[in-house]
Amino acid sequence: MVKIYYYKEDDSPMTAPHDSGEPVAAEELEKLGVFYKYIDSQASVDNLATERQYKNRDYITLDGATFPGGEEALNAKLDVFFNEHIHEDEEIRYIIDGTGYFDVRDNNDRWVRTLVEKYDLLILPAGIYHRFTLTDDKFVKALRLFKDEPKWVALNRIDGNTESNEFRKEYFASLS
Ligand code: KMT
Ligand code: NI
Repeated sequence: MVKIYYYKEDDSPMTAPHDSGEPVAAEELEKLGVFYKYIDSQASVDNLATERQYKNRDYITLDGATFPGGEEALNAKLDVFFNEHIHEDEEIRYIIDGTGYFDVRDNNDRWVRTLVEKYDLLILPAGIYHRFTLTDDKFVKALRLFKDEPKWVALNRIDGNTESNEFRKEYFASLS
């Protein structure tokens, strides 16, 4: 079951829960433009993809035991996913197996952490600051849906040019 809460900064690894003990309601995520749904059949996912005109998809498996290049390569990949960033596209992820954490910034720039598990679908709007990591189980298999051609460009906040991005501005304007 999905679990949503404010992230607590501490010295534990990114894959640790970082649970502040302060829950966040699903409606609060909605206000940030994040869509969450529990979907327990592949057919329903296919329907949603058709309805929303998601034309492309692929599968990603992040698993220390099978990742090409091994655990070290997986950790390098996780560091990339955990670097705070935005996209010019929605990020749509459906968890087929395993677990992971999606962190999104709220209106006050606090991290909201969502623990996703099997059958959880999460859609992050274009322009929202976010990051991803595995849990301590270090395993996830997910379906990635795309409206058009897969776009992989992540614009990292640390680079300092994200605030002037058109998609960021549009997202920011959509919050009220
Ligand atoms: C992303 O863009 O952050 C990812 O694809 C993370 C892995 S999907 C579970
Ligand atoms: Ni992303």
